[in-house]
Amino acid sequence: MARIKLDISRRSFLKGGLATGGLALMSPTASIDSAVGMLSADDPWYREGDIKTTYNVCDVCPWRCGVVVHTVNGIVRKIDGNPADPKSRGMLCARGQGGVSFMYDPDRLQSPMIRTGERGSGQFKEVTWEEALDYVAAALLQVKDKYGEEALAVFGHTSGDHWFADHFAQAWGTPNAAKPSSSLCLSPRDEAATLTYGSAVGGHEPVDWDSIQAFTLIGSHIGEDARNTLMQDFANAQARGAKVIVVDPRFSSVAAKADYWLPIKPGTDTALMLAWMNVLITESLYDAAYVEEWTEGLEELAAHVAEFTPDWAAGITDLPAAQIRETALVMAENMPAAAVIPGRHVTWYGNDSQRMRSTYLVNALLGTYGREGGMYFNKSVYLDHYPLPPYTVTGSSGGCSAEPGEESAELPLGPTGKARADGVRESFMRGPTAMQELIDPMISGDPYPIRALVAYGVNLLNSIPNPERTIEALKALDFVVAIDVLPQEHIAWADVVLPEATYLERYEDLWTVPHKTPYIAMREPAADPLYDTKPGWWISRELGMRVGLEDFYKWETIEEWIDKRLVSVGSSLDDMRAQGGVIVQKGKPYLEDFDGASPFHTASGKINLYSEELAEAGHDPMPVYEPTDEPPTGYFRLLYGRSPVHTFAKTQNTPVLNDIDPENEIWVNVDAAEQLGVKDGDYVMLENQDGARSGPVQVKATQRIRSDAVFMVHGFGHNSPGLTRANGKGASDTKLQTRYKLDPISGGAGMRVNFVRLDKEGV
Ligand code: MGD
Ligand code: MGD
Ligand code: SF4
Repeated sequence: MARIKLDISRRSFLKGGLATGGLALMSPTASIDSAVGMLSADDPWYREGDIKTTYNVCDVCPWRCGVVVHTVNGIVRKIDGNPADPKSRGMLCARGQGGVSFMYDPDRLQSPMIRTGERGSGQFKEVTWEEALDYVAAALLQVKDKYGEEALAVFGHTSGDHWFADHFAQAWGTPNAAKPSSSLCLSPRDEAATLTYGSAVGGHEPVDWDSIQAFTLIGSHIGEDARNTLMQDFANAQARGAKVIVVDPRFSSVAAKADYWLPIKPGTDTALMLAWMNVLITESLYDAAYVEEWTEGLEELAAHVAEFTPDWAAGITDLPAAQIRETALVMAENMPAAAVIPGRHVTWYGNDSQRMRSTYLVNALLGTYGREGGMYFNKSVYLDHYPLPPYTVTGSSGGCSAEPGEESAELPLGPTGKARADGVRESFMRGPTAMQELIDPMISGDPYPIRALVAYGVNLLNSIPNPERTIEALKALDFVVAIDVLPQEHIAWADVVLPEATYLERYEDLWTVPHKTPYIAMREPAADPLYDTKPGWWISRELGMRVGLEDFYKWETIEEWIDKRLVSVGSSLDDMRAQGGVIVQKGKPYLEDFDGASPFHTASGKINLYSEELAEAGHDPMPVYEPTDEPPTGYFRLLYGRSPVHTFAKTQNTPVLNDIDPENEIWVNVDAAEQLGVKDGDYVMLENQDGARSGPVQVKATQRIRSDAVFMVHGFGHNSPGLTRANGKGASDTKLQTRYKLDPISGGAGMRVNFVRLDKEGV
């Protein structure tokens, strides 16, 4: 019987790393030791043999920079940014560099496993792929026979998720496929954009960084949010003299570089933006010609915002009225090369689609969309899909990144005519399935039972709020299969674990990125898969073949799939390699590229300042400020964000990244800390409004945060013994998020509605 905790200590792992030589003949573990040892020493690996260069797309975060990978004697040694790639432009962030360490993490899942102990015990036996896949197929077919196709939920994230949450789920016939990157991240942003100007923001936010003159960041904490391209763009724009306005309750890294820092009271951003609209309209500062030609509803908007003066907003936001007006003027002076940047993680307070709509309305008044220096139009890539029979279920599970393939806005219905089980579709018209809303039907069977779960590359107990409820669901399900690379917490709750090869060890479908210059990027393996791991496309196909979906898997190899798609652009895998791993196409970024036709895909072809669609569905047609609950006495609002060297909850165990940032801190205003008798560097426990408690976490007492909120980096506080470096370090924000507030328009889960108190007891 194997336990998921692997018997390789960090000590022996590093010690083994000093041994070199004979690499090609070594066992996988020995090669890992050697590779990491070499990375930490000054050994000239590049003189050891011929360097093999392969093209890949970084998978350490969903931004997906194009990379060039260098391999010597079968060992991956170095990753560089691909200079031909429009996202990386030859550079990488620290996490991207950490990819080698992620691959050679000795804590990785190594072999298919079937559960032997109780769910949650982490007791498994290692089995062959044949055994594991036969077992999964039989269990899924049993659930289908008993309850129907829709009784299977498929959750997916990371770059191979489309093989499961899109392709497998739609071929199988379940509408209950979901991605955390949608309802726990950006669904309000895209829903609001579609309602306002007719298309989603898209994976690559279309900000015309090359010539922008003034920009506002609402929360978006560039620098801690360490997306490579964004950091380059920000630095270049600032060096050019662009004005920077940062709205954040916390003096974030980017606030430190801003011309204006607006330390707003959390949850009041809509009031600020209504006041900006008031200033732009009442002082006639908006782009009148643009608004006349490209928008509808100015009269209604002017009447709506007339009472929302800077003085009114000052009382709500805690910001000086003069500063509110002054920042509106800065944007107006620079329009149309000015924009409020759409953030990315926008599921905050449960009214997030309306907040996002208010940012788009400010932009519309500034004449931003389709103008140089504002927001350009992302163009989709021209590339054929692989020819497949029609799916029985259509629709999207949503995505945070530029996913391969396109998403459908059709209402997804199961073959038995059953709608999605998340209830969100009934509350509005579009929007991908809300992952957090599929947990209840797993427990209650209402509106109908969900009995099985395929979890591909999704961190069930670290990404979905209220993990206790998720555990209840995992206990209640008939069958759970987890496809992952690491022994994350949810792995212990699976019946079958299928270990995937990492992105450096596998081919992937082509990456098609809507962009100013749309482009296609490729992924090919830089080394053979370690241990007994397999690529996701292979796992999806093997499962599909076993459950009667042969028609959807008529291809034998992924190379065949890729080559077939590339025919439509006159290329091939070999040709793409020869071209440097990227094919760049021509975009249509500005209004003048449309020859007078409207680029806005709304019914009227204009930007909806007033939304008929929302009014008809019973929602406010124009954004209204809604107060969010105040922290109870003695509690702080819990805010969270990113560390520049970690991604979500998946890299805390990665050796080189763990070395740099091993645990998170809780930021507390220094005066509030003093009142509580807590000092910088003390350890405290956190307890939320429902009694959920964190592990010990170190206090960062600082002037850099308001006194009504505390802040921590997401992703720490692991409690899986298999994650030998991350286990027990820091605190988990997810555990303290026992509540969320549903955005009625998009189904997004606002998670900043939890409050914590600091407790010195029990540390
Ligand atoms: P947010 O949650 O909007 O995330 O990154 P962002 O989109 O930047 O930003 C957190 C900031 O919002 C914090 O500075 C916080 O103080 C502030 N904030 C909290 N409440 C409020 C409020 O009420 N009003 C205002 N104005 N500000 C508030 C997320 C993004 O990061 C995403 S979605 C992904 S997919 C990537 N993930 C990622 C990662 O995991 N690691 C690193 N290093 N970078 C990443 N980049 C991306
Ligand atoms: P990760 O922690 O990155 O987050 O949600 P997730 O994508 O679930 O988990 C990725 C999972 O994929 C891990 O289990 C990892 O081990 C596994 N994995 C990594 N590489 C591979 C691979 O190549 N193949 C396979 N099969 N598995 C792999 C992110 C989501 O979380 C997002 S997008 C946002 S913006 C939200 N952020 C957020 C937050 O800031 N705070 C809280 N509390 N919750 C959040 N939830 C959301
Ligand atoms: Fe990789 Fe960093 Fe790019 Fe994310 S931003 S894809 S981690 S290099």
